[in-house]
Order: sequence, then C-alpha cells, then structure tokens
Amino acid sequence: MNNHIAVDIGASSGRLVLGTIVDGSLTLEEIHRFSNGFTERDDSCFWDVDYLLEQIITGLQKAKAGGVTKCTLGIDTWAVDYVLLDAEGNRIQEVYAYRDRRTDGVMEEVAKLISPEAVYAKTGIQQLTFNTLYQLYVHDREELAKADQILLVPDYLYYRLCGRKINEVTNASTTQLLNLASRDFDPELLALLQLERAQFAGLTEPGEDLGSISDSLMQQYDLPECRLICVATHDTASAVLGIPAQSGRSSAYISSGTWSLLGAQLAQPLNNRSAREANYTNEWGAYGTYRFLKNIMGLWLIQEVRRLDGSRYSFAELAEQAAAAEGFRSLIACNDPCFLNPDNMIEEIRLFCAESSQPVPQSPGELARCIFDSLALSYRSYLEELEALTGTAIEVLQIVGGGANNELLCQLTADVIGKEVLAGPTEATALGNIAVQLIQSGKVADIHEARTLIGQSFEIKSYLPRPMPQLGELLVRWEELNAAETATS
Ligand code: ADP
Ligand code: LRH
Repeated sequence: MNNHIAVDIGASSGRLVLGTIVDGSLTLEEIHRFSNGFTERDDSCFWDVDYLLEQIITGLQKAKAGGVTKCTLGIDTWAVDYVLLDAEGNRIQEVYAYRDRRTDGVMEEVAKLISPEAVYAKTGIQQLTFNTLYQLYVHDREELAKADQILLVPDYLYYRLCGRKINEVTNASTTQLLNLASRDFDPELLALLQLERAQFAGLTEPGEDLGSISDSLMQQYDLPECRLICVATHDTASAVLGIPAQSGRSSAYISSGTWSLLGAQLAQPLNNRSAREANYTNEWGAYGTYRFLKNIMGLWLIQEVRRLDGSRYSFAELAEQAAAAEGFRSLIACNDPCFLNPDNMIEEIRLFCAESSQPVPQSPGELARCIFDSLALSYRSYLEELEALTGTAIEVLQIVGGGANNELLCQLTADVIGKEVLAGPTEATALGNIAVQLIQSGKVADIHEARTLIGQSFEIKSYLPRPMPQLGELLVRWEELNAAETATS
C-alpha cells in the first residue's frame, strides 16, 4: 500500500496531502485545503474542533473519489491547546485558543508558587504565556476536576477518528508539564494544577499504529480504509522532520508560518542558565531529538494586517507591494507582547512606530515592508544567540513552511544574516508527517533516509546574501529599538 495522507492543520490553514513514492521519488498531492482560525466570543478565543473534524472527513471523501481506497493517515496541528473529555469520552468545554487573553499575567502568578528556574530545570520549555501549564492554571478548577482525560488537539482528532486516547510526546512536551529526566508528566507541576496523572493518557511516541478508522465513520461517510499512524503531532515537530538533509554544512532552521520557529535539532536538551535567560525551548522531537528553538512572532503579523485590510490582497501581492516600498524605514520589535493578540494589528504597528519616533507606515505595502524588515532583523539576532548558546557557527539557514514562498523575506533574511538561505519545501510539515508514516511502513529506513528523499524530491531555492553597506548602522538602530522596548516592557 503506497498511499500516506498527512492531515496538517496550522493556525491559519489546514490541508490533507497525499504522499506516494513513485520511481524512487516522493510526490505530494494536495487533496483538500481549508482555512482555519480562532473566533472571539465574549472576550474569549476558541477553535472550532468539530469543523476541523468535518474537514478531515471531507478530505478523506475527496481522497476516495480520487481513487484512494486504502491509506495510512497521520495528524499534526499547532501545539499547547487542549480538550477536556468526560468519563463517557465527550468533550466538556469549548477549546480555548492560545491567544486568549485569560493567561495575561499568569506566568508571574505561578512564579510565586514555583520559580521559573525550577520549571525550566524540570521541563526545558520556554516561558510563553500560553503554555498549557498556564492555561490549565486559570481553567475553571471544577471543570478540570471533572475531566477524565486531557488531550491536546491532534490527540483529540485521533480519538474521534479511531477511539484511541493518547498523549503524543512531541506535542505533550509543549504543555511545559513533562519532566526531561523522568520523561513523564512532572508530579509537582500536576499537583500545582490539582491534576492527577491518570487524567492524561500514556505518552505515545511517533511511529505507533493506533488502529483503523472506526467502522461507523467509514460506513457513514464512505471513507477509504485507513490505518491511523501516530506521527509527530506537533506541527513544528513534523516541520523539523521534513527539513531536507544537509551534508557537511552546519545549519539552523526556521519553520515559517503563523510563527517563525528558529532553532536547531539537538540530540540532548540544552537547559542551562544561558538558554533559560535567552528563553530558548527544548521541545521533544521524534526519534529521541530535541527542538532547541525560539518562537518569533512570525507571519501572524502580516496575516492580521491582511485580515484587517479586508483581505484585498493575497500574501504574494502584499510581498510585491512590500518589495516596492522603501526598505528599513520603520521597524518593530516583533516579539513585543503587544503584538501577540492586539485589538487591531495595523494600529498597534503604527502606534509602535510613532512612539519610537519612526515614520508611521500607512499603505499595506509599507506595513508589510515594516514587518518583513523587522522579521529579517530579528532572525539575525536570534540566530546569533543560537550560535552562542550551542557553540556552533551556522553556515546555512533552512526556511520551510508557507513563509518559504515569500521571496522578499527570504532574500532580506539572507542579506541581513549574511549567510545562504535555502528555502523550501513549503510543505515540510506535511512531509515530516508522511516521513513517520513511511518509516512506520518500512518503506524508508530512518529519518536520515527520509530527509535525503525529501531533499531529492523537492525543489529548494537558494538565496545568497547581497552586500548591505548600511547593515552596521541598521544593526545599531535595531539594538537601540529593542533595548528601549525591553526597558519599557
Ligand atoms: P500555518 O501552518 O501556521 O497556518 P503556513 O506554513 O501555512 O502557516 O504559512 C502560511 C503563511 O505563508 C501565510 O501567512 C503567508 O504569510 C505565507 N505565504 C504563503 N504563500 C505565500 C506566497 N505565495 N507569498 C508570500 N507569502 C506566502
Ligand atoms: C506553530 C506552533 C508553535 C507553537 C504555537 C502554539 O504552529 O505549533 O510551535 O509554539 O504554534
């Protein structure tokens, strides 16, 4: 059987992608694509997980209509968000989206009960307001006590498709509740939340066969015969698995989508004091690896500008308009918390520029240019930090995900970091998802072979740095801007 379907759902869109090996090459066919996003109601932000399930079913129906009668299937989504199930296996509550503001100030509250140093020593996970630890801390305690099982979003989607309840490890690590030493949920952190270990399922590693899609779903919706394979269910974990192998050159990556996740794959966690102070994370990867990385605000910034502008222009058009706008005119400190979920991103960017005495970007092209210039500069800062923390000089930066389509951003990044950028595949996440299915089915020996196959099967675009005479001056400006921001935030 040669049909492997990846369900890859990011914060902005989802897709079902069919992977097959043809003449020694891996081919991808997009079967179904749908939009995703959270909705705001009564000051809260929620995902619609029933809609996501419907989209998976629709995608599988399309696969069958296209001739797929048998397949394996893996699911990945964004991290940290959770679903509570009652003893009958029914969902208890709506699913909060991580940008919900109920966790504002909660990290500080929890820090009074357990020090951030202790949490980092246990978990190696960066401090983000939306880590599941903080979300669960503010969750209604009575409701939490009623939860028979706590699953993350992809775990829940697997459960709805085949009835198995798992907590998959790559995603479970983003809860900030797993202990690096015991490789299980940490009892002290669970006690802080008044939770029992039994409210979580057993930790499951990528590669496990979870069983067939339920007969009732198959018959009701006329779906293909489908075996569900546990993949690296955190989309960033799958994206990292989907990065083509690099031979002989040291590389770092950016998984570029709603977030820009910049980092390197490590064989051991790096959770020393410097890593904690720089707020780098050690998320667990498939096959015993760690994603040592930093969350950068990423293309969420342009997604919001585009949405508020009435989606008049495509992302490609916005990039074209940005290319025509004056470069490095106004800059924002992208990782400032004010950009996490502002009421109005356009106004927030303008306010930031005005308050830092810079020209205020007006047109969509000027706003886009401000975002891309600032992202490129922040990539440089964090890449330097990564090199210092890991003690490794990086020669090439690999950019995967939807952002690899943005030629302006890729070129600006190469120029500003002064290193080669290799862009693509744009569907690295789906590829990493399929890679685990290929390994599980025995078609590919291991992840190194899978990454080599990916490199041979997909076009990767190289961007070489162009001379930037004004770089020195620009970096001084950038440092001043970020120093001023740190001082006031
Ligand atoms: P996620 O998985 O987080 O939803 P994706 O990896 O799908 O994100 O990336 C989506 C982003 O990719 C968009 O927000 C957009 O900025 C960028 N993108 C996609 N296609 C293009 C394009 N043709 N030109 C420029 N940017 C693009
Ligand atoms: C990217 C991502 C990222 C997490 C965030 C919640 O989609 O999974 O790795 O930090 O969403």
